[in-house]
Amino acid sequence: MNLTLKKLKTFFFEKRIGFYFLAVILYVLKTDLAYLTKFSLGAQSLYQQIIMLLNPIATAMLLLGIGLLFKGRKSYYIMLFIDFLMTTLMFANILYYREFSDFLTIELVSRSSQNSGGLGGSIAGIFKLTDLFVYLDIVLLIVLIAVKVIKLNPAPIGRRKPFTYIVISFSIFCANLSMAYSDRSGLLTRTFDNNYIVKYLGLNFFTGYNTFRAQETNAVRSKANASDLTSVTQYIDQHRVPVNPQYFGKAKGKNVIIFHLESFQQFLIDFKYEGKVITPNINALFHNPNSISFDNFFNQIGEGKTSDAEMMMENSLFGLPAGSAMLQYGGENTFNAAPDILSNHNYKSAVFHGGAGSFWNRDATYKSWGYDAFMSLHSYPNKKGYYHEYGIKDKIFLKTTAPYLEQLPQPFYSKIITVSNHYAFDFDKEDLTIDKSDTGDKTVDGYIQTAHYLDEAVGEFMNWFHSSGLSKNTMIVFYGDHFGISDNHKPAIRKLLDRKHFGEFDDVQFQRVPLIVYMPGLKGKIDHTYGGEIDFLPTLLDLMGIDNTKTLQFGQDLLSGKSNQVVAMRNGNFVTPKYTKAKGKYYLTKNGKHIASEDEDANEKEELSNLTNAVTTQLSLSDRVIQRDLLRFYKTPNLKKVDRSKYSYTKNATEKTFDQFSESPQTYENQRQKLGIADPNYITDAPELITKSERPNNRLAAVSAAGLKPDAKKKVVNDFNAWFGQQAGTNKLGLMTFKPLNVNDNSFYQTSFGKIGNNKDYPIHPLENPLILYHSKSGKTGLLNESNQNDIDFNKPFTMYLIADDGNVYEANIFKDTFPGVYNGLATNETQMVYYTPLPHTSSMFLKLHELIESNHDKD
Ligand code: GP9
Ligand code: MN
Repeated sequence: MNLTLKKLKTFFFEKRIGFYFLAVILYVLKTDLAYLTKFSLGAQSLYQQIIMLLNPIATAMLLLGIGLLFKGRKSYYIMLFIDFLMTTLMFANILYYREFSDFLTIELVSRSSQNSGGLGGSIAGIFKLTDLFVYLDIVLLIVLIAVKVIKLNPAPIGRRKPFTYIVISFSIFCANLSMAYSDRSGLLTRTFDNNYIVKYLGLNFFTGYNTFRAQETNAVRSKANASDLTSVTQYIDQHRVPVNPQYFGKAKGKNVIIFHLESFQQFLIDFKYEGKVITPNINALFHNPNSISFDNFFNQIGEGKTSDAEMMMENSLFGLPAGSAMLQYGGENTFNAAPDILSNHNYKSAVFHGGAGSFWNRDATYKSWGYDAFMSLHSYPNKKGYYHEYGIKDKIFLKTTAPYLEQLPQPFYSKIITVSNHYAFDFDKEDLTIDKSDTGDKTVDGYIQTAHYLDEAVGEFMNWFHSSGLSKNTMIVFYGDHFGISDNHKPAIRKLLDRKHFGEFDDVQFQRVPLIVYMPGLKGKIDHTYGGEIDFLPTLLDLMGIDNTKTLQFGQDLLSGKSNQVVAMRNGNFVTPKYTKAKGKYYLTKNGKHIASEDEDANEKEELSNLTNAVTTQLSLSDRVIQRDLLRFYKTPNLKKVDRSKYSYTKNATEKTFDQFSESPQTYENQRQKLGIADPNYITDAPELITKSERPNNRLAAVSAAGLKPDAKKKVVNDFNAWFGQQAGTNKLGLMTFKPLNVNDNSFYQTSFGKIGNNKDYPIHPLENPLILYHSKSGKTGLLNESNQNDIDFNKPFTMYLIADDGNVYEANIFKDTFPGVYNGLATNETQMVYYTPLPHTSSMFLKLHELIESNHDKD
């Protein structure tokens, strides 16, 4: 034993190779300690943790190994110096990360040295004494050398050895890389998040890799010049379409909410699985008479997935052929994005996302797009169970977000990015309220459940949106960013959709995602125009009444009626109303008939090759704009590079921004208070936010009244009303059955769980007309026999209740002016939706109804 110790001591303290290994081991250990205590790299599985802890080995061996190439004592000094450099890199990152949750890049460092004070100033304030621990091992090594415990051994180590270690460290790196890829394919091309590169491959690697890539992009950028724009502007000018006077400016001056529905495909709209509607709330929005809804709208994303969708939707520029444009160019390029354009029209802007701000480089990109605020993960409460996979669960996220919308000075432009309906669709069981489909494919079966969860979350949000009254002044746009089910799941898709065939052609058609533009008062329609995410921005600007003739956008206004309707897919496929190109083959869009090349006549051949060319031209010109940063040369009024230093999205800065915002008399919150509208109650059934007994599994356990005989049903209603009337009387409130005048539309009975009313497709039916609980002008209280709307004091909030045959009591909060139709007692175009949400099963009303149904069942 003693002998081995001695041998070890000799090796580490007296041999140069030993010293090298000692330095490597110490460096790896302290890096691991820093990973665990100073960064939050989000290693989720044991496997990820192992990769994370092993990843410093390869670069430490390689870089410290450089020291071995030198002779004598110098070799030691160089190793120490390299160690010092790597450590300082880590130290600087620890400080930077604390503030920005991201890592330093050469670009950042050089930029901040140009405008002094930037980084240095903000970093100095966040230093903690414990950060210095990273230098401890170096100090220790130096001391051991000074006191001669470590003896510098000048003896040569042979030529081969250093190279052997370099080769070994390369092999370790390859092993590291393949482990990383087995867990995260596409890591280096798609990148996702700088945190991911560090988590899988280490800080040293990240710095080197990032520098290398930045240098590549800088080379292209610096070679570019204004003349590169000529062909781009020619293309854009040729493809501009006129606005539609019928829609132009219809949403002028309105608040805008862009509602990003993660992985939400068009096929879900109206889709039923075994008779059950999966997404009733989004269906209702799609069909709402105040919605312009597109049913031939496609996602056009590439490897950048969500980030590509965002780039297209808000810039009308495509993502790149590989990787993510937001990641590679978001922090550097000049853009002319929606928030920036609207800022010239007095709009304030904010984006809300319950995931890490560094993902897809959003933190940097949103500054370039001119977003005033970006509220990301660090600004949301994140208690146990709130977070799943990529972010805060939608129901919790939306409930937290809602009050912040009211704090934005109006008019505002905002974006809400949901996340729960994300691959692999294995959501927490307690959040799921419908059964799986049974295709046997985990991804597909889970998708139905998480899509349903997202839909419920949307329902809760819409309930709040209407009851707060914000809806009166706001246009809200829902869109699905991309597919949830990839073509790797064809057999399961066939089962799910009950189709015999699902091939390449069908997969391209499957790329449809909903685009719903909803605004109370808007003359809605279902629009069959073919288009895609690239076309959204010009469409939006048309509705906003903003001149769009001097911008550089690759899409076309879908409302113009004159768009080309050629939908380019990022891989060169396309869809038009007539043709579809899928995996290089042509089909007829209307029936999927394959057009064999020998069958093509001369005209068709030409048409198809023109289309292929048009698509490649559009894509490659857009790539040119991004890769060469051409918008910096584009001269147009109001376009100047956004001054990114104006914005900060750190947790503290975000708090400050909202504090400032909320002082403006223009916020909806301040206006609502003036209007006397009470703080709207955001009702959710998120299991994480309500007590166990209120959880949705209880909701499913409600005793249904559907099977009751008509007499028994009547008795339930009468007894319930009498009981409720008594409660109302004690509280000095009136209660009456409310017969909506002229409101025959089912949507009047919208609930957060599906339309109710006559529509047999939906599972919930009211046992009678809604009850209305109100402050009476004449001072009558208790259950009143006849409905007299003139007696309602509309200056005070009132509530509607539905007792439904599914055994639940549904509640909707109504405020003055929220529903002018209700207010006037007449159906108007704006009396569209009353959103009911089920009461918790601990509520006395639910329990009473439950009791009555049960006892009347007995009598059957
Ligand atoms: C993460 C989320 C997911 O923040 O937006 O992005 P995706 O994986 O869909 O591209
Ligand atoms: Mn996405």
